Amino acid sequence: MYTLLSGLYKHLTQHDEYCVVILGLDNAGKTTYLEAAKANLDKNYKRGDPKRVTATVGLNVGKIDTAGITIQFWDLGGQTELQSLWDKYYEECHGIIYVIDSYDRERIEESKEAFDKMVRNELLSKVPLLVLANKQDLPECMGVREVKPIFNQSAHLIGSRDCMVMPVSALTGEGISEGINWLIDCLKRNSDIRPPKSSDS
Ligand code: G3D
Repeated sequence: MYTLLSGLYKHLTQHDEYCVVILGLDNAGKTTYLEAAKANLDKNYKRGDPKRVTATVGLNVGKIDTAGITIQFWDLGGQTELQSLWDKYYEECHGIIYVIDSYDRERIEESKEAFDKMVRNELLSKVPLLVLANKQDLPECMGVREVKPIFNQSAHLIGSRDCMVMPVSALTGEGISEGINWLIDCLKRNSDIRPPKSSDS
């Protein structure tokens, strides 16, 4: 009886947990995005002033319970010297969110180079990839129509993994839920290849 009840309790309280790494150059908007994702998807989360978010220097973590699963986000620093740490997280992650500053035309090539280095890594070969053209609220920014062809040049590196480029504004929240919902479908579909962990709710 005890075993039956404890099995039922576990079934009710345990969630599948997926780890998602948020990458991109410094100033792309990773930390602002994580805050916006928490505010959009976690009903109990109270978002502070998005303009007062401090840039990712080391690692920010965040957990969201949504769509019957738990997502553990790791938001990693994007400065050149910190990019060498990105691959330490590849083996354990289930999905990648790559954030682009669509307003910064001067650094788009640098962002593409960091992206290429990331997708070339064998440890990520089957991992779903959500590419976010961030800062769409700024009038002079590059739209998805401009950003997509740049990153599509890496189609041979991306291969057959799930990959989507989406417009987003971490500041206003536009496009946040759509992106996360797309990623959740991919994570679940990919769970034979990268099985989730269990977490207590
Ligand atoms: P990072 O974590 O990738 O380093 P941050 O980047 O989240 O710290 O954001 C860097 C700057 O970009 C911040 O401005 C932040 O407010 C701004 N930002 C992030 N997302 C958006 C967006 O969608 N639209 C606009 N307009 N700005 C955004 P500051 O002024 O604090 O440097």
